[in-house]
Amino acid sequence: MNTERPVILKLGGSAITDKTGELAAKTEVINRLAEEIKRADLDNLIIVHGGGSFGHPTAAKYGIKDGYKEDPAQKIGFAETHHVMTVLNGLVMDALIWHEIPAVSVAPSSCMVTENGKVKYFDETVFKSMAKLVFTPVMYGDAVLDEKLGFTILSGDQLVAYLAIKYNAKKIVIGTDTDGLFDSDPKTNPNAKPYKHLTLKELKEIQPKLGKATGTDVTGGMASKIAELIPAIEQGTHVTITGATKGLSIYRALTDQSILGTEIEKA
Ligand code: IP8
Repeated sequence: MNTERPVILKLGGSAITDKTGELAAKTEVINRLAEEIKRADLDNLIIVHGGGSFGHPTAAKYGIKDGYKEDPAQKIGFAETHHVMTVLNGLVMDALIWHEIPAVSVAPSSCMVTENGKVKYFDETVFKSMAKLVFTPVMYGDAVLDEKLGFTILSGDQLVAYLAIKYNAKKIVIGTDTDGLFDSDPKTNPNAKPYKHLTLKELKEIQPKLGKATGTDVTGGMASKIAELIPAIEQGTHVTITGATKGLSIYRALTDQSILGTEIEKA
């Protein structure tokens, strides 16, 4: 039985897909990440992944995040958004299981309901039993039913913060397509300065200025993603943000080694 506090790993959509394309998975990156996760060999790991060029373009096309507007086409859009997320999730699951990680997919749309975009209900029976038996649950940003809006998009980042608070996570590791947070976009500005360490107070000061998303992103760019994580940091969870597209950063972050990236602490 596993009673350890979990480590929560988010595989960002920008790391595992090409956000300038549509339904464009970076299978080599996904495979390398599975290798790193296997090597870290954690019993208490929860994985969450983002939507990238799978969930976001479909969700944007049908206005899923803003809720049901009595347009029957949106119902197809809801179904399609969830479906393309299961396709991306299948690729992630393939890689994890091929690397002999006992990963089991848990669809948020089947166990969570939001109210105005925030998780209101979570039937955790299956999820908790899985973690106890040392399976690695894998969730993802998803199209979910919403008590006020009819439906909406639940981001992977909100999921990460929600699970971290609920299960008193030891730490959160966010794998993205840049080596942490920068004072400007490192993809367009070679002089962008990395933030190596931030307290919650410092994070709140820089958060509104953090970059916009590349490609379509219905849940927003880095500024919105960080805003979702703040409640977990307020609760005292340590957050590491690092690059997931190359090197061994995810392995190193999972095993508490120093990384190229940003470490965030409450104080
Ligand atoms: O990429 C949203 O998750 P995120 C997923 O973590 C969908 O914001 C379905 C757009």
